[in-house]
Amino acid sequence: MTRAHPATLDLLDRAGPTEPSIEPLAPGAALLRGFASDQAVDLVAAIERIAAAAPFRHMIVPGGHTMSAAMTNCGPWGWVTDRSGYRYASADPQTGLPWPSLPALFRELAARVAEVAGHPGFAPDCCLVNRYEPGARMGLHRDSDEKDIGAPIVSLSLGLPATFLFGGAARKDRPRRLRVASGDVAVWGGPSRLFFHGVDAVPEGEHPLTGRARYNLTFRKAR
Ligand code: MD3
Ligand code: FE
Repeated sequence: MTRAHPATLDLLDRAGPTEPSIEPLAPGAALLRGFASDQAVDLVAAIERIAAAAPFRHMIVPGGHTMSAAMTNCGPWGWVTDRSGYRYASADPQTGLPWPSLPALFRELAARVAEVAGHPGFAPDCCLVNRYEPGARMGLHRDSDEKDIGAPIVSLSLGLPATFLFGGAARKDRPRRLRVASGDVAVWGGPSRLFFHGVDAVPEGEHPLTGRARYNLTFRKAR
């Protein structure tokens, strides 16, 4: 028997009969491990098509630092930042073109996940796509630029695993560390919608679907 490359173990672990698991994290928040595993190949192909039209780029935050995660968007609105601040924009500032449209696969998956987690009728108008190469991270922050904070955020991870930092309502609340793997989906709504969160530096590795990369899609109702 040949040994699997360590990076394939996540896939092998999930190859058996999949127990649908909904792990409640906090009121309004839940982690659905492996929920999108069956669609992972198609999801990565869709990301590659989006990135061909709206390339990944490292944006600059108002403080002047460059983000270590590279980003692009699809859907009517895209999240952008530059020296002047954070905002949602209907065109890609780099090309002047509208963001690529939200694939039906994305829209349907996000709505299904939200429904399962108790947020029916979720209709995102933005999908922010983050790409982390090993070493990239995201510091503790809140997603508060959206008009309707009554709508949840749905987050989908693909490729290399990472550690989510899931904090509380105050920056000082010590975050819980949650390991997320390819195909895992999380929903953040209700009382936990404005909780602080982040991502630890992604460890070195190779994933059979994505190579040296982790992707995270966040589905948002921006406007
Ligand atoms: C907890 N992205 O793009 S979403 C982001 O892995 C972002 O790239 C993370 O945070 C990533 O803004 C994953 C995790 C998340 C999103 C919204 C939340 C966690 C949340 C809202 C409330 C509480
Ligand atoms: Fe966030």
